[in-house]
Amino acid sequence: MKKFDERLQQLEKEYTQLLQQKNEPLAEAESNGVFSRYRLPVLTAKHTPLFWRYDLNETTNPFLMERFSINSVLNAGAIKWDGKYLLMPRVESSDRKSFFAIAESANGIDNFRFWNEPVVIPETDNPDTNIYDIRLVQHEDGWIYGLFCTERKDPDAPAGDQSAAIAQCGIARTKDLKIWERLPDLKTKSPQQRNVVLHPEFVNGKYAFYTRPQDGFIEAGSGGGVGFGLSDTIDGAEVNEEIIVDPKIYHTVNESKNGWGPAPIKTEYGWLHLAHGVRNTAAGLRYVLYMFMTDLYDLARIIYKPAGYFMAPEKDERIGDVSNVVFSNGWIADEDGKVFIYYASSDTRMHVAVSTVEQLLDYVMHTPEDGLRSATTVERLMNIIDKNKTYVKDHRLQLTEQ
Ligand code: M1P
Repeated sequence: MKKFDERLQQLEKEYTQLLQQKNEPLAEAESNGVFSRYRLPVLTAKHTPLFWRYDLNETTNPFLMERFSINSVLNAGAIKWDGKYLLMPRVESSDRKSFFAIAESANGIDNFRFWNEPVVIPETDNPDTNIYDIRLVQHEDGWIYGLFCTERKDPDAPAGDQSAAIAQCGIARTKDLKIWERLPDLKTKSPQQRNVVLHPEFVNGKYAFYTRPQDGFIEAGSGGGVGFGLSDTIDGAEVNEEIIVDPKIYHTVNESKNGWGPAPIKTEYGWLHLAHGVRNTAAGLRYVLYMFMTDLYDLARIIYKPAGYFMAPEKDERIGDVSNVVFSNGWIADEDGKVFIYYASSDTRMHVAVSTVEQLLDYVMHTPEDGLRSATTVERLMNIIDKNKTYVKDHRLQLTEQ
C-alpha cells in the first residue's frame, strides 16, 4: 500500500475512535454534589473533520500534510435543537482568527460531530477582524439569536501598536442555524463590550441585553461589572442606559472583572445565571465560574448569590493557551430538569459537567453569601460545624472529631 493511503487510513481510524469514545462522569468522590464533571473533553481541535484540515488529493498533497490547522475549539454557545444537543464553539485556526461551527450529539455528553461546513456569518460594512464567544438564545420573537464578540483593530492605536483592539457585540439571527442574517452591532455608551447576552423574553415590549461595559480591551477600568439595559429594537439595537447588576468587588473571585455566561435559565424562583469572575494573581489572570439568581420580574436585581466560585479549573483543565481559565457561554436545561453545563478550559478545549435545576437552585438559594472578610468566612464555617455537631448528637452519630 502507498504511504499516502496508509497514513490516510490511520488518520481516519484514529479520528473515528476519537468521535466514538464514550464519556463517563468522574467518580462520585470527585463531585461536590452540585455538578458532575465528565472524564473526556467533548470537543477539541482534533474533533474537527479531517476534510477541513487536509487536502485529501494525493497529487496536490503528496505528504498528506495539514493545509488548514486548527489551534483550539473553545467557548461554545449551546442549544437543544430538533432533539439534538448542539454546540457552536469558537474554532480558532492557527492564523489566530476564529469562526463558528456547529457540532451535534444525541446525548449531550459524547460523540459530538461537526456539521460538514462552518457557519458563515455575514459581515457588516465594518468587517470583523475576529469573531468569537457566541451566546445562542431562542427568543420569544421566533428567531434564534447569536450574540458574539466582534473585534477590530483600534483605529486610534498609536503607530506601531498592532494589538490594541475594540471589542463590540455582533448580532446575527437564524431560523434554522444554517442561514444567518447579520444585524447591526449593538450600540452602547461603552468603548468596549464583550460577553453580551440577549434575554430570551421581551421586557416591557423591549429587547433586554445583559452587557459588560469595559474601558479597555482587557481592563474593566470604570466598567464596574456586568450590566443590563433595554433596546426598543433588535435591528439597530441601542442600549442607552446600562445598570450594573453585579459589580466587581475587592477581594472576591471577580475583583478584576466579570462577564455574563449563557442566557439565564428561568425557574419559579428567579433567573439562574452562570457568569465568569476574574482575579489577578502573580501567575496572571485566573478565570472561574460563579452563579447567582436575579428576580423573575426585576432582571437587574440579584436575590441570591453564593459566596465564591461554582467551578474553578482543575488538573489538566489548568493548562492551555491561556492557562488557569474556565469559561462558559453555553448550557442546556432539559425538559426533565437535567442541566448540561458546557465549559472551556484554558481557552483550548470544551468539556461538559452535568447537574439539575433542582441542584442548582439548592446551591444558589442555600449557600450563604460572601461576607467579604476572613472573620465572616470563619463564621460561615462555624455555622456548619455547629449545625453538624447538633445533628450528629441528636442522631447519635459518631463525629470523626477527637
Ligand atoms: O482568556 C480568557 C477569556 O478572556 C476573555 O474574556 P473577558 O472578556 O471576560 O476577559 C475572552 O476573550 C474569552 O474569549 C477568553 O476565554
